[in-house]
Amino acid sequence: MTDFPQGFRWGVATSAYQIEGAVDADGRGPSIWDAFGAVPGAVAGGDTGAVACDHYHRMPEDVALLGELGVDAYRFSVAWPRVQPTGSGRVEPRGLAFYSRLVDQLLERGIEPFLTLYHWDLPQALEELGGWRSRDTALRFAEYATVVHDALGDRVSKWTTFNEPYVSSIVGYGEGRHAPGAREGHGSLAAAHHLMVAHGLAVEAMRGTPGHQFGIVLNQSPSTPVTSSEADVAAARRHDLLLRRQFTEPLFAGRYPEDYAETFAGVTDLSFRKDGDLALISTPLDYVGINYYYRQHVADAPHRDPDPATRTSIDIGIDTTRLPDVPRTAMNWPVEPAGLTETLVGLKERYPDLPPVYVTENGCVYPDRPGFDDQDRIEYLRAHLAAAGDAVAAGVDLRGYFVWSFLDNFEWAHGYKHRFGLVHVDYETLVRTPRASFHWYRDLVAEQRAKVSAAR
Ligand code: GBH
Repeated sequence: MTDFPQGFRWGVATSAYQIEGAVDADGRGPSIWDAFGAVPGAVAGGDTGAVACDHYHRMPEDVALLGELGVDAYRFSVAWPRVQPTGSGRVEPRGLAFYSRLVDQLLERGIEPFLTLYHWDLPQALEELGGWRSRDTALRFAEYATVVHDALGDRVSKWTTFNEPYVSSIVGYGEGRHAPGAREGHGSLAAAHHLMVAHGLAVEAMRGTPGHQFGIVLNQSPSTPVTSSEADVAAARRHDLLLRRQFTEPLFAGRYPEDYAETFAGVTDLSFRKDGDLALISTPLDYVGINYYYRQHVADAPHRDPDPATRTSIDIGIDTTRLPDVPRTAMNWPVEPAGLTETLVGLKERYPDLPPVYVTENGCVYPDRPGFDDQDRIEYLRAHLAAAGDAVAAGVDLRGYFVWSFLDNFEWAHGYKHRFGLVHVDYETLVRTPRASFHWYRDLVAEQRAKVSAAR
């Protein structure tokens, strides 16, 4: 394997709603995922995050496992409804205290906290005021960010505003597959814009402490046309706009994508854009996190709704179901590690001012084998690490890699069916059992660390 640079952070990732459970504990308010989980048919098997891994009560045991794993860093998210049960105003000290204990226990073991402020769990009270469709939610987010930063900024230096604003906005308000389950055009594009405004406002509000670093995490993967026909190439470009460029152009180039107005003509009047937004959104960052799972294959297709006025934002005249003949994971995601190299190198080429990069999520699901001997997961991770190494060799400033996920957890609309963990969780007994991949990753991290110290 390629050598990773000195100071490279090896980590694992989770998110609050996917592992914590304890949705009524210590004054936590409801989130949009609690509400969405109560809608019949919204989540497979009727699963909810009510208990999940019960991490809220088992945190010390989980941090001890992280210690055994020997990672340098742990990426987790803070649940806004634990800190501000109604999304604004009153702060719940017991919610903040939980994250304060988590941070202390990580630091005791020499594990660096990478904190994400928002991994999809909006306080339900804010959704009732319009949620991310409303610009006001961005102001509320900046207030919440300040509260968390004031409480933990003495010990946490890596601050991520959002995890995958594409999913929060387009999957939540456009496709309706995630909370809050809306299927809108303008509303979902407004949500995407307001998430970026919220990002800029929050970074500006938190900035000022020496040594603190601020970033955002984006899902990124190549949008590859299924043929070289003009129509398929144009379809892949629309897909790339929807998933990536509507975020990366404002964030890293301070401009709106040139094909945005045309692609969404009649869907939105762009009234959510205000003077000064671009300057705010493009506030300089210290890092960007990339979540990579699989390459997207895109073909041209007719719009499902011929009328732009009633069309959702995901209805951009594409078909993403024509997959190549390559191995798939249990979620049917094609395994194409080269797509990770292409993503990292491509971003760097497109945005000369791109900040340093972390791979903040990468992982997969396969059916469990006897003895939790998940050789297929090990192979997936090994191949993707090699692909990340290729990007380093090509000059990408990659600073770290986080496996998704540390524990099996609530996989959103799929419920508990799909297991991403290095650690198996028995949802009846809540017993944690490290899989073979846990031991493999522990050895890899130890080996990499030994290499770096030997080279010094
Ligand atoms: C991440 O989302 C999440 O951050 C994490 O919480 C989750 O558990 C993990 O991945 C595993 O799913 O097929 O056109 O919708 C990744 C979500 C899934 C978003 C794939 C982009 C591809 C585009 N991504 N999706 S499309």
